[in-house]
Amino acid sequence: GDALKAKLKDVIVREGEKVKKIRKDYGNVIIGDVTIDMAYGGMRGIKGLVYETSLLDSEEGIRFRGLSIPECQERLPKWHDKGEEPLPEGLLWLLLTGEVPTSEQVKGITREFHERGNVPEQVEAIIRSFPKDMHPMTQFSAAILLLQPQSKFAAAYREGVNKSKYWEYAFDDSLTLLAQLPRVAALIYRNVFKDGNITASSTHLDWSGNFSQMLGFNDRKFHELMRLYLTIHADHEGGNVSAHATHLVGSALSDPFLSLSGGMNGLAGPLHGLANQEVLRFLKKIQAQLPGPQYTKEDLTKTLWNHLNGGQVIPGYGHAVLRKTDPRYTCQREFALKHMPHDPNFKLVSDLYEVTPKVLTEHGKTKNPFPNVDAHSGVLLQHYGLVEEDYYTVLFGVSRAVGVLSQLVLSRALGLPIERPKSVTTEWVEKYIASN
Ligand code: FAM
Repeated sequence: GDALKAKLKDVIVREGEKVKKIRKDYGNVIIGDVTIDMAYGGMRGIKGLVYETSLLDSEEGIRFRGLSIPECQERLPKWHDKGEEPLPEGLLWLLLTGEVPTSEQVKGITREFHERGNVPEQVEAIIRSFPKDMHPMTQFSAAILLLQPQSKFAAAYREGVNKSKYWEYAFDDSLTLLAQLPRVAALIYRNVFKDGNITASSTHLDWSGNFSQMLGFNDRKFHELMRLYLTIHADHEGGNVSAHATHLVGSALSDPFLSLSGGMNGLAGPLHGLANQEVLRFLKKIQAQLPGPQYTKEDLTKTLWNHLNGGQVIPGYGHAVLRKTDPRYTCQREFALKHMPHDPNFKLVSDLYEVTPKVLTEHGKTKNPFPNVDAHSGVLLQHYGLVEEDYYTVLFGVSRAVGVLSQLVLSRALGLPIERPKSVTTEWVEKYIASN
């Protein structure tokens, strides 16, 4: 982490100067209007937040510090330089510094995660005591709070640290938290779905490979899938619920543990991260309704309309910002075409890709009839034997921590203040309308 911290220090000085100048010279420039419908409608389209690590374009999808997913797959270091998918450790370097790291720099982060990866015994014991029927996301969010007593940020604040150093403690806590999340997450999986035994962390594997092995999956192809999975779910600009919640809680100078736990509670929502679990449940539901594997597109269309007419959303489709197919869907489709072209679940996902946009367009409500990241992730995990869909959002959460904690460090470094937008009442709105 020393090399990353040193690089980060340079970046922070440079970006800090730039932001200070922008705020001084252009602070009053207007970048958008706010309508009454935005105030009632979930602030869609309000540019009221600065978030450096990634930017989402409604047509082309996410860019991580300017790099598209294919560019990340091409330029971020891979496992021993001969793997197929990018290492999330490299994405962490990119999101924090804006620069593509070398293999050596990525290896340094992997080593740091190993050194910090042990979970306090007492925390493991409490996780093992959680009721088996407590949802894995509830356990995951609670487990993050159980790790909170380790926070160097909280301790430093208590000692009266100078605000110019906040980012260093947020950085330290974030490395510790990211290092410990795979073991905490794997322990939840092993405890709820298997026999509770968990393999020791292996220093010859990377963050994703080690996480996979602790889950109980040693298939090297699954390790590659997890590298892709943990990279593409890491960040999706700042306004999505998990990123925004983490950012908001952290703006009160709550430490990274408290902030991430808040973000995970948002991720656990069915309209957000829980959708990846809901997609699998949906696929199983329509498979049961279809007249067998030889179903026709018409059969599929009928089951979709039944679902919609039941007043439920089709999980895995639509998006608050995207208006085209999510590139996070496309890269998963490419992985499936390469590694599991004949998987029956993949066939159903592909057939849905042909049929669902038409149905949603005809249905006429959603602004984006195309698939998002969740429409594809579950069938890849199923193929390699990770079949427990109630666990899927925990995987999403481990990945999302990379993005939201990177921004949390940068927010502290830029001295971003406590977030406090103004709310109004309908009575205020009525008076405003009457006087304008
Ligand atoms: N199926 C049926 N109806 C849908 C729909 C879908 N997939 N997506 C949107 N709609 C409806 C939506 O419920 C709303 O109806 P009402 O006016 O009756 O409330 C209408 O279309 C307009 O919604 P929108 O403006 O197009 O979308 P929003 O910005 O309000 O919401 C989503 C965006 C993602 C919450 C919404 O598309 C949705 O519920 N999708 C299904 C759940 C899902 O896949 N979520 C995961 C999103 C993913 F990006 C993530 O966060 N992991």
